[in-house]
Amino acid sequence: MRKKSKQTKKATSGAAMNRRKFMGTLAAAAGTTAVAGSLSPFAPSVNAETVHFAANTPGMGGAGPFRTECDIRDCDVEGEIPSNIDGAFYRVGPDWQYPPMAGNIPFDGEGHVSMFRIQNGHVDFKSRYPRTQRFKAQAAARKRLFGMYRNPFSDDPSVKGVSRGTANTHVVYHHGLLFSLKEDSPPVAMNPLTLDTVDDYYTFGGGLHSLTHTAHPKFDNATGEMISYGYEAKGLATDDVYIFSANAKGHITWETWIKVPYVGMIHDFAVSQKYIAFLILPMATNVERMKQGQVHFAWDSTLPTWFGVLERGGDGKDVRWFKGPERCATHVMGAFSDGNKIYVDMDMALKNQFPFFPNLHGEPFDPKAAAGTVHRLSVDLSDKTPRDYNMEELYPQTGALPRQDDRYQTIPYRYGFMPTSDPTKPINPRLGNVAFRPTNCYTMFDHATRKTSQFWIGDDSSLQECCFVPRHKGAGEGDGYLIGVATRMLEAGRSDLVIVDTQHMDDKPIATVRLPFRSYSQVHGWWVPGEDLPKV
Ligand code: V55
Ligand code: FE
Repeated sequence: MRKKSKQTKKATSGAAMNRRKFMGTLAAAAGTTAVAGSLSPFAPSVNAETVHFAANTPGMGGAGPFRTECDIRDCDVEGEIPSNIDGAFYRVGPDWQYPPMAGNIPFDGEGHVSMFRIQNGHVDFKSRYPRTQRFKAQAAARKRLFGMYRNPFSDDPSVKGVSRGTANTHVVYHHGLLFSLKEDSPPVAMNPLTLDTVDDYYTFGGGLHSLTHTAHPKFDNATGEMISYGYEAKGLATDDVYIFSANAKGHITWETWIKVPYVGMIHDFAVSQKYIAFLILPMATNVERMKQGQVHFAWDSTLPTWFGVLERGGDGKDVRWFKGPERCATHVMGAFSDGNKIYVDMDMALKNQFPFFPNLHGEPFDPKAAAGTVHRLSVDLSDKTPRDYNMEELYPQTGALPRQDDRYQTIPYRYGFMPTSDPTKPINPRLGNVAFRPTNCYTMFDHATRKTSQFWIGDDSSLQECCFVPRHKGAGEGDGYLIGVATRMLEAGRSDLVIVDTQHMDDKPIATVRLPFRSYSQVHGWWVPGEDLPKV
C-alpha cells in the first residue's frame, strides 16, 4: 500500500491530495476502481472490476463524460425553423469510453458524433460513437487499453497494431461517406444517415499512402475534390507529410510528399486554387518525453514557425519554406491566391494556446499570450529572395475555431465567422468568479469593409464552434445562418442548438433546439445540405 501511494504522488507531481482525489487517481491509474481485496462482505469475487470516472476526469468541466448514444425524434424547437433549412448538422468531440490514465488530456477521449437532421421545421437528433478499432478493443476488454494522448509507449501490450485513432476531432462529408477524423490515423467512415461505422480504417480504396490523415481536409466546390494530407505520415515522429487530392468519387488522383523543417503539430492547412500551404508550429513532437509517459507534444518556445508553400498538383520537392517568429495558430478561416501570392487567414496567438500541452522550458501557461485574433499570412512566390512570411492582424476580437462559408473554400472570400469573447459584456453574477471569460458571441467578419457584426447569446451561456448554412441553394456568400451548440451554464451545462440569421446578428436566434441533457463538448462540426445526402 505504501509503495502504491508513493507512485500515485509522483504521478500528480506533488499536488496536495485529499482522500477522494487519491482514490480517483488510483482508480484512473489502474483503469478501474479496484475494490477486490476489501474486507467488506459485499466485496466482489477476485478480479472483479467496476468502471468509475473520478470527479476530476478531464473534459466536460467536472460533469463527467456523456457516453449516451441516443435518438430523439422531433426535438423541442423554440422559435421557427424556415423550411428552406434542409440538411444535417454533424458535430464531434471527445467523450471518454473508459476512465483515462492519470495525467491524460481531454483531446484523447473517444470521438462521439451527433447529428441534427433538420427538415420541414422538424429536428431529429442522433448520437453514436464511431466504432474505431480502439473503441472496439476496449469495449471487448471492458476497460481502457490505450494510455496517454498519441503515446503508443503507454499502451497495453495487447493492442499493438490496433489503430490508436479516436476519430474525435472533425466530421466532414465526401462521396457519400461521413468521415470522423483524428490527425494521427486514417478516416473512420460512417453512414451519414444511421451513423453506423462502415470502415474503421478508410484508405480511399487503398490509394492513401500515409499512416495518418488530417482532421482538416479542404473542398474545392468547383471540382468536387477533397484536398488533404497526413503528417507523421511514415510513423511516429517522422518528418514526412503526404499530400493528396481525391476526386468527387473518392479516387486519389494526385499525391506528393514533403519533409518538414521539424516535427510539430500540423493541425490544419490552406488550399487555394493554385497553392497549398502549411504552418509548422513550435508544438513539437517529443519522443523522449513520450518514453517517459508524457503526451505527444510540448511547446518549444525556442523554435521558429515555418510557412511552407507548394503548388497544387505539383511536386513536393519544389516546396518553399518561409520563416516566422514563435506563434501559435491552429485553424484556417479561409485561403486564396492572387497570381503568385497566397493569403491564409488564421486565428493566431503569441504562445502555446493549449494549457494541457506543457511548455518544454517550464514557463507557466500564459492566458494573455494564448488569446488568438484573426491574422492574414501571405507570401509572394514570384519573389525569389529568401524572406520571412508576412503577417497582419485583421481584427481585435479574441477567439478560436474560425470558419467561413464553406462553398468558398480555396477561392477569394469575403466573410468569416468565429466564436469570440467580448470584454464589454456582463457575466452573470450567479456564475461566480469564472476563471475565463465565456465565449458567448459569434462574430461575423467582413473582409471587404473590415467591419464586424456580433451575435451575443447572453450572460449565462457559452458557444461552441459554429457552421454556416446558406439561406437557400445559390444564396450569396455569407447570406444564411450560423448554427452551433450553446452550453447553458446555469442549467448544469444543458445543451441547446441555436440558429442565428447572419443578416440579423443583433437579434435573438431564429430558433433554439432544446436538448434535454448536457452533451459532450464539440471540437468541430459540418453542415451537409439535404440534397447531397443519400436518399433514405
Ligand atoms: C486539436 C485538437 C485535437 C488534437 C490536436 O484543436 C489538435 C486542435 C481534439 O484533438 O488531437
Ligand atoms: Fe481543428
